[in-house]
Parts: sequence; C-alpha cells; structure tokens
Amino acid sequence: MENIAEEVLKGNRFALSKAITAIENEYDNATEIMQKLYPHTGHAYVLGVTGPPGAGKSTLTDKLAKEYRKRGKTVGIIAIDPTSPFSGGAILGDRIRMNELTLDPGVFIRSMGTRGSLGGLSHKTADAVKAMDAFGVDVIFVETVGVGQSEVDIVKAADTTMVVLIPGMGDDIQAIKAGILEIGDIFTINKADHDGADKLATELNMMLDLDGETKDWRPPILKAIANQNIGIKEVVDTFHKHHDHIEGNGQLTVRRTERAKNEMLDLLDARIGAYVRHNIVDNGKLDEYVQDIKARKTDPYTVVNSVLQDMLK
Ligand SMILES: Nc1nc2c(ncn2[C@@H]2O[C@H](COP(=O)(O)OP(=O)(O)OP(=O)(O)O)[C@@H](O)[C@H]2O)c(=O)[nH]1
Ligand SMILES: [Mg+2]
Repeated sequence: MENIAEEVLKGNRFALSKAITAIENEYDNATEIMQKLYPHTGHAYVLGVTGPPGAGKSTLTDKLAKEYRKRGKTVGIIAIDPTSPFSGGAILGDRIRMNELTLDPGVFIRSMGTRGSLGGLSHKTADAVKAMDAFGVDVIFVETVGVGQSEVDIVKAADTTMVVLIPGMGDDIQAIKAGILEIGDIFTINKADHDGADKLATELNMMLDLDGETKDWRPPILKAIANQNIGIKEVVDTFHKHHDHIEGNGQLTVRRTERAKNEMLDLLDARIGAYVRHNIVDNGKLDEYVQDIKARKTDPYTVVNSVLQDMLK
C-alpha cells in the first residue's frame, strides 16, 4: 500500500491496521505516517481502562463499546496485551469475547504487544490512539492490565481513566492504593455479583476521602456486573459527566497540553538516545570508554562530558 496515511484518512480499515503495525514494530515509515495523520487528530475522546488481571476490563469495554454504538458513536479499542505469562491466555480470550464487535464497521479493535518494548510502549500506544483518532472514531478505549508505572504512563494518553476493581482483593487494595487513587477519575467495582462489593466500596470511599480534599472532582464509585450487562449505562453516563466536568473547568485542555509536551519530550529523548547509541555504541567506542573507566584512567562523568561536547559540535 503506497499511501497508508491517506488511506487511513479515507477510513480504510486495512490501512489503519497497517499503520498501527508500523507503529508497533517501529518500521521506517511510521514517522512519516504519523506526520501525515497528526493534523487530523484531536477529535476522539480517549478512555483509559485499567485494573488488576482478570477484573473484567475486556468484558466491560466490550459492553461499553456496544452502549456507545447504541448512542450513535463509533469506537476504537486498543487492548494492551498482558505481560504476565499468567494472564497471557487472556489475549486469545479478548479476541474471542470481542469477536461480535469486530463485525460492526463502527468499531475497530486492535491489541498491541508489550513484550520487549515496555519502555516505548506508552509512546506507541499514544501513536496508535492518534492513528485511530485520525481514522475518525469518536471514542477510543485503551485497556491495560495493572496499575504499575508503565500503566500509569499509558493512561496518560487518556482523557478520562477508569480503574476497575473487584471484590475480594483483600489487602491488595492497600498495596495498589497509591497508584490507583492517583490515576482513577472513575472507579468501577466489577463482579458486584461476588461477595464484598459493598465493603470494597466503603474502603475505597474512605481512601478517596483522605485523598480528595483538595480536588474538585470526587471520583465516583460505580458497581457493575459486566458479563450480565449490569451497570453499563451508568458507566457511560459517568464518562460523559467527567468529560463535561473537565471540559468545563479547562482541565481537558490542560491535560492535552501536558500530554503534547510530554510526548514531544519523550520523542526527543528517544531520538537523542538512538543518536548517541549509534555514535558510541555501534562503533565500539563505548567499550573503550568502559575499559578506561574500569581501569580508573578516567571516570564516567568526564567521558560523558567529552562525548557530549564532541556530538554537539
Ligand atoms: N462473575 C463475574 N464474572 C465476570 C464479570 N465480568 C467479567 N467476568 C468474567 O471474568 C473473566 C475475566 O474477564 P476479562 O474481561 O477477560 O478480564 P480482564 O480484566 O480483561 O482480564 P485481563 O485482560 O487478562 O487482565 C471472564 O471469564 C469474564 O467472563 C462479572 O461482573 N461477574
Ligand atoms: Mg483484558
């Protein structure tokens, strides 16, 4: 395909698929594709969905996507494959569960691999989001597992982030609370058909009370039974509420500006890193430096200073 970007802009699904593959694998044409797509981004609303493995994130996303379709919106879904080998089986599950959605031309689903590329994943996810945005979907879901730093980085691509929790997590909630309180605009307790949903809601409420004194948005706590389609409309309504809230108080613009800034700095870091590598690692100079540093003939600080001076000439 000659003009992948042009085809994406025309709404060609196959081209969108190729564009995301180029992004994922860092093909040479990825930058050019993004340059052409970028002017056409900024229209989609991006929803982050994160939470522990098996919480029902994909099931929820599937039902939420269908609800958005009912409301006349087109939907993109990016599922970031679980890194853990324990939940690796869910990748196939995701595809099967979301299968009926893939028959709907108003929905585009794509999973992206994390293996071996955690560092670059947030920027690849952000680019995949932009590709879907330029393609023309109204709403984009980004599903990630867990609440570690890499997920936090990934949800930075989202305008509104929902954290999915499940009853019976016991002390786990203590362990992850710092991370989840920070990133959750909305909390959904899924699997509310299991015991302990109310207890979890109470605990979460207490934590949010402690955390939320200075904030003007109190993250709502919702309950859902995703596989029975219960609580789905309420989640979508709450997404809308949060959207209206951050649009009204200017936070949406602030978030998006911050995102543009961080993305540019990340890109710059990556390019500079690649340039440095190319210049001192590939030509074997690094090994010489390391030998000299090890022998205490010089030190890393001096070496870095002189390498930089040489490069910036
Ligand atoms: N009982 C019950 N089971 C549910 C509910 N929602 C989802 N499930 C089931 O929980 C299992 C995991 O659901 P997924 O949607 O794959 O969960 P996930 O969070 O996407 O999982 P990973 O992507 O692997 O982290 C599936 O067997 C679902 O059918 C619910 O509300 N109640
Ligand atoms: Mg999933």
